[in-house]
Amino acid sequence: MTQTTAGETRFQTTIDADDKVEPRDWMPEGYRHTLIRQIAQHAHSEVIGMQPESNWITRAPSLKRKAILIAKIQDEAGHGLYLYSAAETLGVSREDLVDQLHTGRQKYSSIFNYPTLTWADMGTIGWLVDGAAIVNQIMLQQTSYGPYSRAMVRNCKEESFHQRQGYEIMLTLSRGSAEQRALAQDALDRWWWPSLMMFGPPDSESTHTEQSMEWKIKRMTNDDLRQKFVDMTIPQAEYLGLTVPDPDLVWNVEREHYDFGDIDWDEFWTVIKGHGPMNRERIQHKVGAWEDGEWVREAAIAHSEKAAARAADTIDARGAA
Ligand code: FAQ
Repeated sequence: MTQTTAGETRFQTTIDADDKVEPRDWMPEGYRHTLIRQIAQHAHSEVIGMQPESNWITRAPSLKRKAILIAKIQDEAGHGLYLYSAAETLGVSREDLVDQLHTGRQKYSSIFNYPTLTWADMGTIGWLVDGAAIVNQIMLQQTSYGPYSRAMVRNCKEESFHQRQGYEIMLTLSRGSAEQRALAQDALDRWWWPSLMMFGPPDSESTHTEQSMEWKIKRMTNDDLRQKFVDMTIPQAEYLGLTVPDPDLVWNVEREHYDFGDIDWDEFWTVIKGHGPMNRERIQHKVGAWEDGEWVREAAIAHSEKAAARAADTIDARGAA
């Protein structure tokens, strides 16, 4: 038996047993590449995802709301960091991944290419966008790659706080004045369909789902996750007294799921090809922040080199004594 074949057998046994593949283990190149693509895209989404919400930090309606929003946005940065670290265990550098984002060779979630026009958008992002992210990430806690799966456990705990803070904003608005209720409804109208698009194209058009399910990177398909999200969210919208902007939405007694209307997939593909309402601004802002932060990275490297040189001097001095 060649070494590669032994590695392949071990890999398949791990997958079949629902055990975790770890960085030191042999893995097929396609598995490694798929993970790098997905984890990097996920990390980029967390980082770019800070922009729509940071737009409202200075305009949050109270000190409490401002503090909560800042804490949430900081969490998203942290999620990006866990995910870049998980990707680095696969043999890529964070710098390379960031460069691929900045030059349009890697993607980030379509949802972050929409503008945040009112305060109600902060509620809707927490409720729907974090809600959709949780549905996806609960599934990813069971993914077959150990570092990705473990990063998801902490992500999900924090996303659950994010979802609740968003829903609480929506509850306050929908129980408020007529003007506040109108803001909440308008935000739901604008974010509903893009939130459903977050789960990716229909299974029939998904390039990676079949192989990713075989490798247990994905544990549910795009359409099944989307259905789960709709079923979970409609009662929440009803409790708020808001109307989901879908005339075809109806509970299907036989399927025991909601049927919902057609998603505008042309809009989805337009957005992920870089032509959504905010694509250009998001990347420009990200690249600008990276360039502005260069002196911080240089200072951190200079500091670590000096600290290492000091440590080496101390060891030499002890050796000489
Ligand atoms: N946007 O074959 P599939 C968050 C691309 S985190 C852009 O089905 P796959 C937290 C896909 O890359 C949100 N592109 O792909 C937060 C592929 O293109 P490629 C991010 C998309 O990977 C909240 C092509 O379409 N979460 O929100 C999208 O098997 C609030 C064909 O698609 C994750 O990334 C899309 N929506 O399934 C932060 C979760 N969908 O690469 C701040 C991890 C698909 O061949 C504020 N990712 N594409 O050129 C996943 O679970 C999967 O990657 C899917 C897509 C399910 C997103």
